[in-house]
Amino acid sequence: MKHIEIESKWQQAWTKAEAYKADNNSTKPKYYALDMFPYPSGSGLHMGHIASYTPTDIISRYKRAMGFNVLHPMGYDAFGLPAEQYAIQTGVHPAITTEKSIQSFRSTLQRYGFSFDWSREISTADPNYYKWTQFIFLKLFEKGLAYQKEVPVNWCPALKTVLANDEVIDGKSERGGHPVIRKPMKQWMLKITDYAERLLNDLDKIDWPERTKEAQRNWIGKSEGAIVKFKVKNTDSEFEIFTTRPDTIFGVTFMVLAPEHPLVKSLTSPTQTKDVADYIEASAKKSEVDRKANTEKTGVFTGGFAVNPVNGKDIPVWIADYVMMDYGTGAIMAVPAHDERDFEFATKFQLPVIPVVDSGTGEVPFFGEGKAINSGFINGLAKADAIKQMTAHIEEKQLGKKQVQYKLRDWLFSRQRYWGEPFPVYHENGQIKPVPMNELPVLLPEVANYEPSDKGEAPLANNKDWVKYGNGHRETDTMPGAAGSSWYFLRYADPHNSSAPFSPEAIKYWLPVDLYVGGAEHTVGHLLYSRFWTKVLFDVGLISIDEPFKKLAHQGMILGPDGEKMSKSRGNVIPADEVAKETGVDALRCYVCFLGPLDKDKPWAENGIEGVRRFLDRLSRLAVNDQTGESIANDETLPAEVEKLLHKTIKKVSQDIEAMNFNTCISSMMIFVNELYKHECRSKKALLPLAQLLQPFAPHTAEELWHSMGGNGLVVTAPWPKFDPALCQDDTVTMGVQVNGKMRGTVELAVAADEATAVAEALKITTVTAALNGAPPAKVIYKPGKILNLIAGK
Ligand code: ANZ
Repeated sequence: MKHIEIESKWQQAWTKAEAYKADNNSTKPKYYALDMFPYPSGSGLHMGHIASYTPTDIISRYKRAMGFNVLHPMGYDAFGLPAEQYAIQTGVHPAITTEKSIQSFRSTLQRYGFSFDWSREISTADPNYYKWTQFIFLKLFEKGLAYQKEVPVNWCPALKTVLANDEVIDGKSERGGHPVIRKPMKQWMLKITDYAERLLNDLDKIDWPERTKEAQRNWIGKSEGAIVKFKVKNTDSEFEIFTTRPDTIFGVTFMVLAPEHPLVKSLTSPTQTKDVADYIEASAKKSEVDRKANTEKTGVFTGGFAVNPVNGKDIPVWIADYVMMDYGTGAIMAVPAHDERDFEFATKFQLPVIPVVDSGTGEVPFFGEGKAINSGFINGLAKADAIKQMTAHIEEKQLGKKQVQYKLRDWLFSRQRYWGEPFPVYHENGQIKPVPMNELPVLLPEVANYEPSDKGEAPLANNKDWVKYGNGHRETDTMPGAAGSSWYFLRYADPHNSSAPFSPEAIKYWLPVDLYVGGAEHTVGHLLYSRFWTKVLFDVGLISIDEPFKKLAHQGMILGPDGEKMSKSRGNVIPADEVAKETGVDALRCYVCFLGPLDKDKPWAENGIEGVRRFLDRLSRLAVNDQTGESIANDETLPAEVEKLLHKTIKKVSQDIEAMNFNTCISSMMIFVNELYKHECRSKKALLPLAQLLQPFAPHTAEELWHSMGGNGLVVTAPWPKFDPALCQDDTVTMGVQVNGKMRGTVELAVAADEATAVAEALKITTVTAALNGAPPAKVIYKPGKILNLIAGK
């Protein structure tokens, strides 16, 4: 039978048997395997999706066979820009475009035979879903974790819209090349910064790739240091700086304020007013990324001076855009002798450099560690002590205080777009009020135009009737894409609940997610936001866990045959759908595993999939005559060698699935099939368990085989085969030979070899006899299969 036919035949049988249905009322242990849900784009499923969904599918199938109640769901991250842009161009409502894409995604995913529980499918753009996204937003709002604030955004006057950082290139809009300015606009913010410390500490509780955890740590960016107050010369006013190096305060030769700093105006002397104003205007055009880039330093002198609190010296105050207004206090004390950026600045503007850390060689600038010099009462102290002493001094004299600072910023949570969740709030008498819970969901209104209103407000403002709410008006911004994806993993536990986002029991049973697989590009976006929302929901008592994803894995990319990222412009895209039609879904699934380790990028080899297809066919021909379709498997007793290899293969495939080494699972099965051919063995005693091992990888082929041999029920619901440990023992072992504890060679020994045999074998090695100076060992330490250590005589 052609693979396409067996695919649809078994898919129907599995659906009918509800083979993948997760049970909320089970006494079995649970296992929750989750894929990052896709954005249902018009271009359909691609190789990246297959590479990501296959591993979790294998694990889900294996866990089911191991007796777990498995939750393996799928859904759609359905709000987003492409559908909205299509709507702007064509007038087609994004809901229609999105629904069409969802249907196409669903049918493709079903055709791949993934073992999803389709009864739990969700879409973030479904009002039954976003009702609860709005509900969770109101929880954040009640807790004071959602607020509105004027923040600088990338505003494009020509496009009348706010742009994300990556939509701005060299100060111009990516689309159309129009000038973009930084402009303060009122935006919704979520106070993720309140959770910085917990988000940092709890990384230690979870089994994630180390590089992902490290990226989150860096993103959160905890710095310990001090706030120090500097007086403005000849005035009563003062300003604060944040430093991680209070020990270098004697080396301060200038101060720098961010151009947006509120004190700039009053500090600026009349002669400097024009230069300062010009500079502020120029830097307002720069993006944050440009300001942080390591380009030539710019700045201007304000004409004002501050007073160093430890030695009373006058210090000129400058403004420069390498100092950010939103970090620390937006002002710094500059120590050019020991800070790279300050040194570049001092060099450019010919400002003095005073070394206060001894480099030992007189090297300036010096960024290493050394004892304090030119620093009064802390002279001679090493860095850690110097910081401690200086901080104590600052606190004692009330010049400032110890301070912990995070790089993490609050989450900019509003978009002036159409295709997103409306905020369930309204404005009345200058106050923001929540829409009552019983009015949720606040449905997205119909609008005549998906672009911003004439006044540059969000598109929802185009529907005047909708905007009017009592004596006030509704919020017209919408939530960002990451709103719906920050809690969807909770909804799968109880997807049809209409009175709550989920029941506490369902969460208690299913969560946390045991295995989450998705792209590494979500390291600090989605994965951090999800952790944040989970903690908030834990704090308000809605859920019983405070970390959502116990174990995380990132799939590598499948590259084009040329070893480059697949892209249309390079012409190296391997169309997953065509390959699946041609060689079968099972071959594609196995091939994706066979390419290499899950987390590595690996190139597609043109003819490689043929090899896997041949393996599946060769395996099938052991049980079925491919001309007649008749079963040719028998019930013969297995030859001893085949039996041993069968048990070893079961053990190895089980271990390798657990370790997510799927490529070696396939090769073990290939080796076993070769062994069967060698012995011309067609016994069901080997072929039935082999079909069970194959099931997670090539479920259709496995089901067909199983059925042809009269296997009991469906192979996809059959329990995992067991191995006999005794039969997995190797007959021989390779052992290292040590002389006086030092490795000198290896010997191949029978597992049960006695000491005399072991020593005799060892003495055949010249490096061993040489190390013993040709004499017999004075003493032998031998543990069969573990250690062989020969001790030389004195
Ligand atoms: C004096 C000093 C001397 C500094 C020295 C460093 C080295 P992290 O580790 O990133 O927290 N800084 C403080 N606020 C800033 C802002 N808003 N924009 C730009 N730079 C800012 O770095 C903290 C250091 O970055 C602070 O310590 C300050 O420079 C600078 F040898 O103060 B330091």
